[in-house]
Amino acid sequence: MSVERVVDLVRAGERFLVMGHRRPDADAFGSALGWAAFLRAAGKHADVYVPDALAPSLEYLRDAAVVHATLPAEARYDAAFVMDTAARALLPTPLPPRDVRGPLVVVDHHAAHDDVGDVVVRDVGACATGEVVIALGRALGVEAIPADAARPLYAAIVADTGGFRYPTTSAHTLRLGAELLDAGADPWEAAYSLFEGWEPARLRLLSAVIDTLETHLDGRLAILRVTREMLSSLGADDDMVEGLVSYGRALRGVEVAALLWEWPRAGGTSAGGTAALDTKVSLRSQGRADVSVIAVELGGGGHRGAAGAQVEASLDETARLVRKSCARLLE
Ligand SMILES: [Mn+2]
Repeated sequence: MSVERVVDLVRAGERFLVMGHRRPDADAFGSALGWAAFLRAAGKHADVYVPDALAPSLEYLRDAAVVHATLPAEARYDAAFVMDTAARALLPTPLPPRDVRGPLVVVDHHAAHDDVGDVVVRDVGACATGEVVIALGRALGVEAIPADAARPLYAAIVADTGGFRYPTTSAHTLRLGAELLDAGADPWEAAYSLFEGWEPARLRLLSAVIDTLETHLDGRLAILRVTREMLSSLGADDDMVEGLVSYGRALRGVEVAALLWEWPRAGGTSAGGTAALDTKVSLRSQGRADVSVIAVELGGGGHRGAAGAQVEASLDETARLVRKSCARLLE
């Protein structure tokens, strides 16, 4: 059992590295902070490593631990944990080499995934990786949720359940929520930080994104778009795009919402010398359709209700691919 392998690794080691996936969201970052707190409660040393800029909505969690953007040259670890990661392409970069980090342990809850990780603890029934972290902590013998873990793990669970609303929310999820409040989490701090507190540019971006709304397949597919030109003219950035796809799903009759978002290709330039653009696709389901099927067809992955991909094609071409794939799915 992989849980026992993790317990053995932790018992046998002293120093651990804890990370989230690339451009960590609340579940990845909250789970990393939470797991580091559990490791410390078990008497171990844990360093949290996030090489990317942190999304502004997650800054409120930063005081839970020292967050390293780079690691000291002499750092060595007995194992490295990467939270909420289903794909090799989503590992943080730079990833410390194996002689620095030790074996790579993936802690996750995604149904669609690569074979990344030397040890994998994946519970596809968990509402968030944060829930898997609490189970691992208990397997380690830490029964009470450490105070430093409460706010980050509450953020992880609130974010991935859309505020305890998605069908992944179970009675167990709500009991964990109650335990996290008892341990010191603050529900309004989390809700306001994760879902509100918008900058003016983000509200302007939402308005522009809603203007791009198209529906297809008798109103069952909604497509929203974000161009680089929209972002720059509104003073908005990519972090502000996260989550806007749900406004497509809010429209009555929509079963699948897709947000297509121009994304600079890594190291890519076109013939004219301008940056080559890929299209990122965020997908959300109203409940019946499994949008991870569309994401996998486009080369990505995710969950039944929320999935995504990055496609080497223009917005228009990607929209065509999404329509085709969605038509097959909804048949
Ligand atoms: Mn997650």
